[in-house]
Amino acid sequence: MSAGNAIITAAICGAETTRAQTPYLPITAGELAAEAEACAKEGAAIIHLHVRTDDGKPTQDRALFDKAIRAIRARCGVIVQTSTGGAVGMSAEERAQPLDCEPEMASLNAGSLNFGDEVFENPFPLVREFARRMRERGIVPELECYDAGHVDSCLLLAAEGVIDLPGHFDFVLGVRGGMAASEENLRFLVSKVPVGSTFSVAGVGRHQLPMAALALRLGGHARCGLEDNIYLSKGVLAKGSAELVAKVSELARAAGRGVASVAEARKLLRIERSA
Ligand code: KMH
Ligand code: ZN
Repeated sequence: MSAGNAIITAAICGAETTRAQTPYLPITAGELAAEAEACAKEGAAIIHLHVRTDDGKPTQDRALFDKAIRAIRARCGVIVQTSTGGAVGMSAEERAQPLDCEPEMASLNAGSLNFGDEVFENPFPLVREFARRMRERGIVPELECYDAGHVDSCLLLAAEGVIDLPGHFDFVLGVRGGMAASEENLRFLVSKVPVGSTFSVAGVGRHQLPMAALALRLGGHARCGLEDNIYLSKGVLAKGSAELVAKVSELARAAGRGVASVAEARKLLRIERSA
């Protein structure tokens, strides 16, 4: 039986990628919107959104999110998924600001981990409070899991009544401090996905396209883009996230899947609010 059409998420900016690493990183609202539109044309249904100050610093500033979301919505009808992770070291209140900007989705980081040489802090009280605000505002959470224990944490939170399952999991694999991007690990994580829930995979660095290919073969969905990986192939910079989305669309077709439209993605992810 076919696993159905695949949802492609484009993580176009992130908090860690710099212009020194790639000149193709979008920073301003106009650049983010142009990149979102290019990604949508190549098959992305979701834009995972971070914003930057004009000098490229990561920020969770509400006004900058508002501006970027308005610019994106003026150019294309993608699902906007705002980050609540921000950058390592930001306070909870700083991170929560985009939840006031009426996104259809937001990331909900399910647990803490070493993140390179730093610690990405997501204690249960923070996760509960972010989940509460999302539910109050009708925002669908994407459950970001960097390790197998984070999936178990989601099950605990569901048992507490804090999040609703079935839901949508995103396995971020290859962070230094999180679960490695390997086939064995992904198959194990997929075995833990509760019945009826969906999953996507975000492989970091050179693992991005191979992990996307495997996720698509396993019936899941895929995330790509400059947040997690700046290369199209070894030593060749992607000229923006849209080139990576085009590759993932090809991978979906090679796996016998179609590429989900925004309307299909909304249905699969149980997004009820319209932009
Ligand atoms: N920048 C990472 C520390 C998210 O968007 O929710 C966290 C992150 C996850 O990017
Ligand atoms: Zn992010």
